Amino acid sequence: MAEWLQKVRKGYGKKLASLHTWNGWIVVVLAFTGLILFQGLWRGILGEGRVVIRYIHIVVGIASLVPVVYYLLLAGKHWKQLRGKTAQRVNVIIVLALLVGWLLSGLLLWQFRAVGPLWSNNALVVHDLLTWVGLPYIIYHSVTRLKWLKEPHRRTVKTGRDGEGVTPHPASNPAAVMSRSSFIKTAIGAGIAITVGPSFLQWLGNQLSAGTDYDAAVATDANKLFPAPAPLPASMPPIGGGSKGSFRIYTVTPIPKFDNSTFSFKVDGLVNKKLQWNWEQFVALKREVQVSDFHCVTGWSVYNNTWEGIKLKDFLAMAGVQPGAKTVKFYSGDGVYTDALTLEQANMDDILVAVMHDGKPIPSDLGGPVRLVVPKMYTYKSVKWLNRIELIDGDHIGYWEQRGYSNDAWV
Ligand SMILES: Nc1nc2c(c(=O)[nH]1)N[C@H]1C(S)=C(S)[C@@H](COP(=O)(O)O)O[C@H]1N2
Ligand SMILES: [Mo]
Repeated sequence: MAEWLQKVRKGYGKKLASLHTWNGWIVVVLAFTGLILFQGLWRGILGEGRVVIRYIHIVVGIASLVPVVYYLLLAGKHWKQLRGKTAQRVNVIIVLALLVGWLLSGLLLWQFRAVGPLWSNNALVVHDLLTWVGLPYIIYHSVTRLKWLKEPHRRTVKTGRDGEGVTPHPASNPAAVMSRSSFIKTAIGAGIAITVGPSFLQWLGNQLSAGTDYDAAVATDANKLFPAPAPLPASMPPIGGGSKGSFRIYTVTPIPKFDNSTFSFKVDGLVNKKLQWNWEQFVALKREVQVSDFHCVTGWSVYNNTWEGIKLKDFLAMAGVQPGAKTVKFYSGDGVYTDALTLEQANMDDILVAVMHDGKPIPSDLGGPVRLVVPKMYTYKSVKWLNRIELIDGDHIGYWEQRGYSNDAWV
């Protein structure tokens, strides 16, 4: 055997134990940071902190390779030791498979740019699925192995043999219908299932169906704007054939809502004519229909969206851009989110100020009544609740760009 390997295996028992502890802590950190990243709620609360959390998640995730490799060096010996202990062998394989699966899918998500949307979409599904299945498994595994849960006769084994001063715990009687410990284990398992189950099923439903969450969002639309926009023939039925995939609802503020008295849309800054519309005027503007894919940098996409709206380029032409203007800045009606395009980018033919998706008004959750759609760029550029377009002479760094996203958002 190679000398270095012998060195690695020296003090094997202790090493294995500390490896287990280290690995446990790594999983705790990854679970915490990962759940925060997954939970939309934290986006607004954390803001900039979210980028730090993401960084920690990636670094610790990559670092988790160390205990895996280290374990593999010890694995041969450990495996022999586990001869006949099938449950423990299965556990080792499950945990290893989880770690390697998380690591590989995580690397693809981290390198989303290099691998492209299709790979990162699938990586995200795998990463999420492993989490839904693996995290409850690991929590169960950790909780049920706590000392106080061990069978009472196992706990007392050191104090003396049964009948010699130590009265066996009644529940340790193998004839009992269900021992204390397996009762507690079942209760813990049920507790985890009840806590995690509903969100897991919802996630699963979203993966399997196309856009049901969109229908739910339409049903709970908080906006009250009349008249509703009437879809063009190309929108109803949607020429894209209906979108594939589901949107994750992202916001950095509570979801804003609008009615006819609070809605307004304006174009101002370095323009020849400042423009402003109320809702009745805005729905009367000439709209176009177009189909595009929607890619978020966090790895999910929605394909074949049929959007209906006014071309951004038409707004620029209506207002008349002054020669000094360099940047087009977009404001969200949430009062916080902004983003920007160069004037040249803003003149691309496929950028829409959208009011409808697949023939229906865009619901409040998904940025309605009006959202920007920039098909060629990652969708942090697609500002939700868009209510103002300003032409400026300087640069503007958008909300997520200030917090670490690349200003270059080309897909
Ligand atoms: N006002 C506002 N616009 C926004 C965001 C946001 O948080 N607030 N998130 C952006 C990001 S990162 C993405 S991926 C898309 C998500 O759109 P959805 O919530 O409709 O799925 O909106 C973009 N526009
Ligand atoms: Mo995003």
